[in-house]
Amino acid sequence: MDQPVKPGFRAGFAAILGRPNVGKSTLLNAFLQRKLSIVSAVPQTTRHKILGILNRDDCQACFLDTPGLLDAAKDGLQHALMRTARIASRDDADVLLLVVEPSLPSPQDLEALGRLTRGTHPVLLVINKADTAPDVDALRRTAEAYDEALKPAEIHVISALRKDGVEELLASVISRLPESPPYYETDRISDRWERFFAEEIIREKIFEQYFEEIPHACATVVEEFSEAGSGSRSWPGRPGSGRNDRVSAIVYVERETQKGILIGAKGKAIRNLTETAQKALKDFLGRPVELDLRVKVRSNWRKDPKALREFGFEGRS
Ligand SMILES: Nc1nc2c(ncn2[C@@H]2O[C@H](COP(=O)(O)OP(=O)(O)OP(=O)(O)O)[C@@H](O)[C@H]2O)c(=O)[nH]1
Ligand SMILES: [Mg+2]
Repeated sequence: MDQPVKPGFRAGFAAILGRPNVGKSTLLNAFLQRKLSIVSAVPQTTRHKILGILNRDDCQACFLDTPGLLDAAKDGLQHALMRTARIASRDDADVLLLVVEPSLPSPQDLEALGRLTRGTHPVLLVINKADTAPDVDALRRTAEAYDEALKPAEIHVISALRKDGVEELLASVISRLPESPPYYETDRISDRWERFFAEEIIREKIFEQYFEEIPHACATVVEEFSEAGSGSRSWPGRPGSGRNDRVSAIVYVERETQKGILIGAKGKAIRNLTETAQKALKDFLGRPVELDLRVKVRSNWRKDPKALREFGFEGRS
């Protein structure tokens, strides 16, 4: 990158890893002080590696949010998610943030997390959701159990939701990044285009509005993203043209019955989904947007390598 770099400028990558639902995406958003990665109360919300870029005068810290680590993958989608998490832990990072909850780890937890973090990268153990811990003693016991088994370089006790301890953790991450010029232009907040975030935001609203197997059976694909000028090859934060974006997306489900649930009686559910997703998209993009959603069945797409590739997953490794 052809820009003068200040002496002492640091830049690098920190991968955020851990079990499903421990608050990895919430932590990414807390670091960036904006909502970039989707969050839900349902495990296995994050499906892709998402890079969030924090730009400051003295550094560029690139955080990789990853899918939650499972013990065993049940289908092609889960295989792809685990592969994504493994690759993020091995290749991309200068620092690993291993996020856990305040409860005591099981032997399987220690085994799985140990396998993921063994290697040359320094590991910072992050005990998140400290606000839910019954008392300080419980946190201390959890910290000791992880410390003994995984020997992390540091242990941080935080609440990503309340932003307690996040500043200190951030300072520690930055201090461990190498001196380097920035990897990305310094007005970028992600390596993903707006099209990707549109797909993610629709999926987040599906997680909020539908229950049981429905959210996991859905994949979202933006077919058209028209914005005068830059369109889908814009990244978040870029000013728009002043005209409304039009986003046309398909929600793929695995079976006809799921399609019926998604659409709802007289189309009420899909109208509701379109409305809430459109509002969230507008908030994210900072400009008006018209969203059109259609539902299609793609039989058992989570087990279909071709569909997984089409939907942006790499398939089984
Ligand atoms: N009480 C409390 N809840 C939190 C905290 N951090 C995250 N949560 C909640 O935990 C749930 C899961 O958060 P996510 O950030 O989606 O978790 P994740 O690890 O990215 O989950 P996956 O993408 O499914 O692996 C959400 O309901 C969050 O609001 C915290 O510090 N305290
Ligand atoms: Mg997540």
